[in-house]
Amino acid sequence: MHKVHGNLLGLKPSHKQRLEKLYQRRVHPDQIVSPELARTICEISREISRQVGLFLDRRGRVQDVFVGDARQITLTGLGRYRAGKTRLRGLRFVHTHLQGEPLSQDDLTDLALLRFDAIVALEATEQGLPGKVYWAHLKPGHDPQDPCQSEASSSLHQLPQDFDHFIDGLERELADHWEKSHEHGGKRQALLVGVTTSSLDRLKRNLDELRNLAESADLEVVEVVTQRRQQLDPRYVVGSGKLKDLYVQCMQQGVDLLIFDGELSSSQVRAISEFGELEVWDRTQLILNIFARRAHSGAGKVQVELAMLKYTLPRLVLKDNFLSRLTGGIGARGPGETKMEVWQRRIRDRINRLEKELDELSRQRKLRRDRRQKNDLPIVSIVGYTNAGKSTLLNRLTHSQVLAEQRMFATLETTTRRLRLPSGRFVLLTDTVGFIRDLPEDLAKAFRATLEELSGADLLVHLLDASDPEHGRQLEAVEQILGDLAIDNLPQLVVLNKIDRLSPEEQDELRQQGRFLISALDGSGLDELLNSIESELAAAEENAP
Ligand SMILES: Nc1nc2c(ncn2[C@@H]2O[C@H](COP(=O)(O)OP(=O)(O)OP(=O)(O)O)[C@@H](O)[C@H]2O)c(=O)[nH]1
Ligand SMILES: [Mg+2]
Repeated sequence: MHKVHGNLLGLKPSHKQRLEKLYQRRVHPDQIVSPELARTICEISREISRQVGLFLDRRGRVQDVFVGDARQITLTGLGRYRAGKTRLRGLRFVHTHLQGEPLSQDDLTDLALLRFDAIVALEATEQGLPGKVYWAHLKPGHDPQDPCQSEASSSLHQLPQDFDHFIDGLERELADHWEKSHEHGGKRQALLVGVTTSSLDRLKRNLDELRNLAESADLEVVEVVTQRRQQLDPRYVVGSGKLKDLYVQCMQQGVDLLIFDGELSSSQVRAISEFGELEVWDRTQLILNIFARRAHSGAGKVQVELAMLKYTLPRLVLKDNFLSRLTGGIGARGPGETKMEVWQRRIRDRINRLEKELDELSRQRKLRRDRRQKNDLPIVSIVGYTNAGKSTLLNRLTHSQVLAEQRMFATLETTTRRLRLPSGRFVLLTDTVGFIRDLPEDLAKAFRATLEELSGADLLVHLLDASDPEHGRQLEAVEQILGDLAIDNLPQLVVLNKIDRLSPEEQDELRQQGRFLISALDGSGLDELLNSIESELAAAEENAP
């Protein structure tokens, strides 16, 4: 026998029996609810003074029976009914209201959040008969304030008689609408969320960066939502009311990816994604995703996979489909075939193997470095925040063709080229992976093989994007990472790039602050830069023991 959901304490056995028997009922698919079934649930509901509710599927079969209290019903067990990305859930929720009250805001939110075909409230009159009827369905549109169409009628007989056709049509319309909002060059769409307990201004700037990151991951950002709270919600980060709104917004626009700024705990990711059916990433996950897309060979690939696995391991409590999404294609089998422990052991094994591989790579690099040092060419490394223009500068100075583009983390591997200084002396110029603030430690560690290269440098050219209003903060972030790598003692030349984007006044102001200004794009300031590199190197050599 199917179980009645809800708190059955205090109900007479006869009532329980009648509730259980509801599982055997059916209505004709073209009716939202049959008069007979409506009468039965109103009668029981009135006798026990509690709300009674049913899930009916498209074929008119009762799938679940719920009993609530006098004012509401808690819906559980929805995980069984997965809604497709662009479909309704194929269930309608019919329940009684004891006061003849219209659908509540909660009812409407459930409708949108859970993507029911429809939600129906039947007044159970004093006599235990069906009275007024309120019902609502989703409507295609973009207005998050008003996702539902509500109707009221004075009796059951006024309900539509061709409900199955109606739902078919509605579903097609919604799917059309969702598809239209997806016609953006086939890019996956995402909604970004930022929450702060302090400055909204700072948050907005962080979200600008998050948007850049999302775009670098080839996502289309449909909306950026911010919230300021006294305290972060330990479970959902945002409040549950806000989360409902976010879900409704995503549902309406056919978006299935929610990206939070900052780092979420594994339990937060789980709670938020299980709140409805969205995929949830945090900033780290997004960065990992960019890395994974961009790493094409050798060390880069190993590093990225290592970082992904390390990030995944503590999150392995997540549900199976999430798990397979994270680890799919990394030498793992399909979901459901293996137990959690097996997964964890496999991943640990793989991590060990990758770490060995990285050790080997880093040994080879060291050999190469040593050889170079025998060549006795000084090494000048370009470092800096991602997208500062490092690769563009290397290309310009050495007539190379390293990939440089308007996206974050275009470079994931080191490139070294010979560069002739004005005096005729040769140095090796290196381009490296860009830095970013708040890079999680495991991610940073994974790139140690690449970054180790830096410790052999004789001079660091620290490049900043002067046209980015955040370049001050970026400078600090880079300094911090250099400190973490214990190479902040190396001679350093701080250089502001992209000055072609600044007005002459802005340039003057920076010059007065003693900044070194260049444009890797139009070449201005590069002769001076080469001279400075030369004199810095000479000074460093003089100071060397
Ligand atoms: N206007 C202007 N744009 C520049 C300049 N230098 C670089 N860019 C642009 O900035 C973007 C990023 O340049 P990259 O050279 O890829 O930057 P990067 O520091 O190597 O970035 P990552 O490898 O992603 O860390 C590209 O679109 C460049 O064309 C400059 O001096 N002026
Ligand atoms: Mg680059």
